[in-house]
Amino acid sequence: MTAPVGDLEYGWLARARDLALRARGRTGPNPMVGAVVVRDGRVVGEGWHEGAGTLHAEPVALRAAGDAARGATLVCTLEPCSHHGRTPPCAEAVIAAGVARVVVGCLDPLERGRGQGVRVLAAAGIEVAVAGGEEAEACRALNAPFLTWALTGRPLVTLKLATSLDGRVATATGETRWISGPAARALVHRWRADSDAVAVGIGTALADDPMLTARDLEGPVRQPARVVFDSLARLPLTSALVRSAGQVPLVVLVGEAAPADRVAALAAAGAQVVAAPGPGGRVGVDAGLDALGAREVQSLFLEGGPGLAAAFLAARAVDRVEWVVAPVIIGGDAAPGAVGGPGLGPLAEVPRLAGATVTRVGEDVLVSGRLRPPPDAGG
Ligand code: AOF
Ligand code: ZN
Repeated sequence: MTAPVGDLEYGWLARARDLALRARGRTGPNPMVGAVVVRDGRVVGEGWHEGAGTLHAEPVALRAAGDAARGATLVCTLEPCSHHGRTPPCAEAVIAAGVARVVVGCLDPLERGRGQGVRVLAAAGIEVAVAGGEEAEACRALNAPFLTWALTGRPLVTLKLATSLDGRVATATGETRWISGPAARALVHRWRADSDAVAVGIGTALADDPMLTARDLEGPVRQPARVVFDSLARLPLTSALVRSAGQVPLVVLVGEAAPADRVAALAAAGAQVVAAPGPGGRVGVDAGLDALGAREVQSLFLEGGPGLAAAFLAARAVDRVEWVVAPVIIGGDAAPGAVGGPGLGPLAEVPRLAGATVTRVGEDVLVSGRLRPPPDAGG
């Protein structure tokens, strides 16, 4: 259905990606999008999306190009939209501007339930080319959380673990603080700030009384919502999480067996208590992810502990792993490992990271990888 993308156009796509990144961290729940208008081999207009409620990248670039857009090529990182959302459809603006050709970095899964931007453009006589290969992958990587959410209704899940060399997250006496070093801890705050929500299990919430905010970062920081998987609504009203619920959103996901008075007390204290029923009256991973997806949480950062990690891994619900290994050896039969529960199956079936990379972070080592491929965006 679509024309091939030329080598020079791949270069302009890379430029459009750079433009998109100028609004990094500010566009949610919208994707980061960049666009370039090219005429006679020259860039005559550039634009990017600044955030929900503002103009999309394509009309910004077209406006910058003005009359030069007539007969030009529009290169954009994401399929132009065909729907009336917070802003009017870009496809109409592209047609009205008299653009001759549109190059698309990747398709928008949300467009499938709409008129489909590329189809609207093609129907208007505009030549449409959809990228492939590495550049297409880079355009998808730019918005991995958005695309996962758009395709599945659930957030992209990153599991973070910080262990000793021998895989333990606490000593036998229960000390948990500062296994990893300051550089790794700073990185955690960056990851939090880059996520829509950060989650812990109730065990960790009770043991550590964490705040789960993103702190000590340069530049403006968007605080992630804090999420607690709490089957029986045991989160204390005196916890740091509940006491700060007025400033930073707190979502408590509970099971069917959660006592009504506890649920009411948490809600009265400002938490959003959401039923996410799982097996045995407990809170469930799948229902939890659905509930968060329904609240437009596109990226979820799991911060422990061993029970939550086990539940998510057993449910095969983890997309990415960020594993910090500190050069210390804790030892002790009673010192908990990073992943609890009954284990993740026979060795042939246990989760295995794909494309794992290793990075030095201060004195620590970071192992990063994928546990499942990105959902297929299709064509
Ligand atoms: C953006 N920026 O540059 C493009 C988007 O509510 P609206 O009107 O802002 O529409 C948001 C949707 O539009 C978004 O989820 C995506 O499907 C599509 N394309 N969005 O925010 C852009 N091109
Ligand atoms: Zn649009």
